[in-house]
Amino acid sequence: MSARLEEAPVTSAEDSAKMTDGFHLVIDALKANDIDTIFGLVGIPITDLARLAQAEGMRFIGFRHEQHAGNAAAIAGYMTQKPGICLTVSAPGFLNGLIALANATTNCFPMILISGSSEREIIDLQQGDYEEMDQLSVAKTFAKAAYRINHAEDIGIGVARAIRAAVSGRPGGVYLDLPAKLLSQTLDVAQGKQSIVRVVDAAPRQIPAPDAVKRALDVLKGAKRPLILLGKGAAYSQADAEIRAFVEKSGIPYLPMSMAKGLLPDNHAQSASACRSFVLAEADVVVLIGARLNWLLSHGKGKTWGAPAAKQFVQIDIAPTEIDSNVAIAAPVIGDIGSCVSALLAGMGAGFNKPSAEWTGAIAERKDKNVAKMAATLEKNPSPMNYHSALRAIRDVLKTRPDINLVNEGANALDFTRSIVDMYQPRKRLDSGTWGIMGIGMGYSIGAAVVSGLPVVAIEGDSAFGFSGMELETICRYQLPVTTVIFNNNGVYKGCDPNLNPNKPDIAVTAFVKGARYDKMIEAFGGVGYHATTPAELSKALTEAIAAGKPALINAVIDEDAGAESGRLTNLNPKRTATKT
Ligand code: ADP
Ligand code: TPW
Repeated sequence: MSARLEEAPVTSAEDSAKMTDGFHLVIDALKANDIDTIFGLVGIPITDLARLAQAEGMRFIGFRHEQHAGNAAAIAGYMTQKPGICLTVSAPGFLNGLIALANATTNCFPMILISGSSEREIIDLQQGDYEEMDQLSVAKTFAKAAYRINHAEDIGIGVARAIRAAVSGRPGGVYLDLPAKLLSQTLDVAQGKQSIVRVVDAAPRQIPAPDAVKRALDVLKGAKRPLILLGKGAAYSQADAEIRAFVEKSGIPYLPMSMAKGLLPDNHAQSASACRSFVLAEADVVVLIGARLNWLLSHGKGKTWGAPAAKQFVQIDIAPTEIDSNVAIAAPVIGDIGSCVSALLAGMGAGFNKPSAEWTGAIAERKDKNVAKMAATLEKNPSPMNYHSALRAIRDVLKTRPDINLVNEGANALDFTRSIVDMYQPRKRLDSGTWGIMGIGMGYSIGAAVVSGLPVVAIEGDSAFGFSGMELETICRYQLPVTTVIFNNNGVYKGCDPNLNPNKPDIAVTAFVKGARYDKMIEAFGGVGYHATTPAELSKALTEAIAAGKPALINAVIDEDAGAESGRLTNLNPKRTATKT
């Protein structure tokens, strides 16, 4: 090589072949950690990053709104224990994705929101850049961790840090800020290669202390009416065999929280789901496995939990600060669920006394009674359909396909589906979760279909569907096997509320266009639409759609007077006390 060439600027053809840049290093860092899919929406400054991801063999699933890309990433993280990646543009794109990041953190799902950002110098002096925002500061409030990478040589370590933060300990959402300038920074190829970090043991096992295990077993041995409560942390942990062994060896009745349904099949003899209120009130020792005593469990106190003096909790969780968050915990067991449950199993030994026949008998009796009552309700065939008759049809079809992912949101559509449609496999029920959020429907459906390769059925209230409806185009574009069933009752909760203003200038606050044909929406993108007004039509449409494995939407017309305001949460609505001020 001539001296002249050696001194040439880095932009010469030969030398640039030895250089890499921020774009390549981000993709290299993700790929080095077995991340193969990005959910996102392109624009300045990350369009080329998405292009490169595709060129380098990753999957880029492009959405119509970042919230849904973020939700897809979050649910992918929940299902696989690998952080789901969402890629967005700066300020508005970032903010659209942020709700999904916050929701992921709230639900303990591992995801990384990667957003491009504008010029730091301009942002910090608030000089008005294109899509200007101090994204890192904003993200900190909503994320488990938030980082910015400023130099190309730090991309490897920055991505590694984000991955570890997302999946270790209590999983959550991590924000990673990539300034536009970083992406075009160059680095010597060899140096770049060296800077990539493959994370070793990203979510290390955490073995519980032996004295904590002994304490828990002592509490359990003293129980007369024990109960196990399985939460979505238990489902996430993928300790399916250990959990099943613990439940079965102990003989203790159990209740699954919504997303833990199917961790053990819902028709398991020890499931106490059909008499939930009875067991929560009557149990004297409750073993919480990956479930928080938040609003979904009435904070562990009050009428739901019966006489407080008689109640003791054993709590298995990876997050020590979760313990005593709402009520005193008699025996905390801190560690990962697989290790904790294995330690309990080992400590139980051969002579563990199963619960008394008095307790299990009382449960069985109530279960039988409630199941029979529910069966009678489900068999009715009112016209128009109601939640029960429609869900009977859906339940019977889904029973034949336990591998199907079930996405579910709405108020009544959520509550009734949870109690009527049994799950038989772990991590198949994906729903509104800890926040009771609307808008996860199509994002979760796309994420679940992409990472599992298996069909998805999304059961959606008509209001709930509206939050993510435009993603039907995404579903059709990628030809995903997603069947969306809309429980169409013309409004939020119900469709028949009156406007209380005697002059009725507008339609009621909860009401939508009557008789909307959501099935026509999917036809606009080449999907198959069905209009079902009877359980038989619904059953036929669902069977056909699942068998086809193509995008489909079933507009299931139900009685607009069916259901209740806020579903099972009516009690959380503040009451108007004054009639007039
Ligand atoms: P649910 O809504 O089903 O009741 P939550 O989301 O409230 O469940 O609770 C999940 C809990 O599981 C969280 O407190 C979280 O820290 C815990 N968790 C998540 N993953 C693990 C794990 N691998 N090992 C132990 N605990 C875990
Ligand atoms: C992001 C408040 C809770 S449930 C619901 C809303 C708007 C919709 C209920 O009607 P739907 O279901 O879906 O038709 P059904 O079966 O009862 O008729 N914004 C967000 N999250 C929530 N939870 C709301 C609003 C809400």
